[in-house]
Amino acid sequence: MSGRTDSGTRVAEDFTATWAELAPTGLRADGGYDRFAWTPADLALRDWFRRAAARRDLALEEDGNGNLWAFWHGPEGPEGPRRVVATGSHLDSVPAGGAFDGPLGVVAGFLALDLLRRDRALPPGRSVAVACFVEEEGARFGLACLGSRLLTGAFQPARARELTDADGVTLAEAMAAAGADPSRLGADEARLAAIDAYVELHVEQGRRLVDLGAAVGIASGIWPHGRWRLRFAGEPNHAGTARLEDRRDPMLPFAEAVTAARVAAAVHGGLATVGRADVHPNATNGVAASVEAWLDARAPDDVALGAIVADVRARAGASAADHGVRIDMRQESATPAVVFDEGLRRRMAGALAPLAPQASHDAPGAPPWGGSVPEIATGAGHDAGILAARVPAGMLFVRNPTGISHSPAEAASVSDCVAGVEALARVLGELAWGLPTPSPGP
Ligand code: HGY
Ligand code: MN
Ligand code: MN
Repeated sequence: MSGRTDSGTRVAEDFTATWAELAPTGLRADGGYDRFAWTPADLALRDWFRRAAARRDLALEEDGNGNLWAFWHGPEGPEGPRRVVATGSHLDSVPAGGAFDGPLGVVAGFLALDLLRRDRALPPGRSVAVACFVEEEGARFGLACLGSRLLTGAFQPARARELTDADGVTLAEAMAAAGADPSRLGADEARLAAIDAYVELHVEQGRRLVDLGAAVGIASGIWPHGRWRLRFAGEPNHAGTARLEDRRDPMLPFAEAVTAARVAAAVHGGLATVGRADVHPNATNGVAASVEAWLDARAPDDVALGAIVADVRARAGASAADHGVRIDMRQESATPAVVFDEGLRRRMAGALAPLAPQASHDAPGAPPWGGSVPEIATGAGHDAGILAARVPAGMLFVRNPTGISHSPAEAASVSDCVAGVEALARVLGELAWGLPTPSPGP
């Protein structure tokens, strides 16, 4: 016997069935997922979202940025003054990404609403929404959290429309081809003003909850992080005849940048890697003409992050000078440090106190107010981190036994996913019924 309650058994069955609906979409032979914004896989997932909302009689909205919203409205329905408690995440992936990064939060959002709706009706003036944000990974158009940045006014629509993918297709063209109107891109102040809280559930992209022995954790904050594009321009030549002293090989400063990232991260207590590079013309028997590469750097604070990037810039620049290679390094994506709303974290911890195994009460990650489940920071960016600049936002993490993410090895057990759904339902319930709503009209 799993020791699971009847409700937990029902959630497990619903989770397993819902997960199976998503599993084939964008699946690669290596078990990873390619689910890039506005591509056929993404459109299939958007249709899944619409069906999931329709089967629950949730009111579907698509904002001007392509973000999807499924609403459970209180007694007035979609009319009248309403205050929104929202949850959700994203459905897009990195190349060969894991199954859980994003979709777990969207599926958990729907299942948490199912749990709440089984025996409760919302109070007047209250709505609860499940959201799905576009292009969170930035895997196609290069900017992470594009949908939530546009929604919150953190990125300008005109620049967004011109973002291009590897084939030179602009965001505007991709949206139009999918039947979405790119002229509607932009901040949605009315939508933001109605949101009392946004809580995102996400698979943990590390091992903290494994080490703490907890199925669920609360996010304290997100490290500052960013992406830099490096271009190295050299001179193509024959690999077997060009003298070494005559070469202007861009691979050499590129290689220096890669090792400098790792050394600087260790020196400054952060994380940095170059995980993507395009070599031109990519000839086995040629000295390369150029290399374009992307640095991803993250650190506990801005000083350490700046030091990492400065070290990479210095060492790659010196090597480029030594080898007669031109270098251009510019930031493509910047995300400042996020500290999630303390009042919301306190409410989340209180709502989860009954769930927490005693052992985790003195978990090293517990918040100063002696919360129930561990609090952990992360270096991973999330839509909640972008929304936190405009609305009270928080996150729940679900244990990932491998601790690996952005990889087919990313994992979460059904049992822990059920724990996550139940935790999310408790938190949403605490907010939906606990936060004030406009008093009904005369
Ligand atoms: O890359 C990140 O931090 C996140 O997975 N988008
Ligand atoms: Mn991710
Ligand atoms: Mn994610």
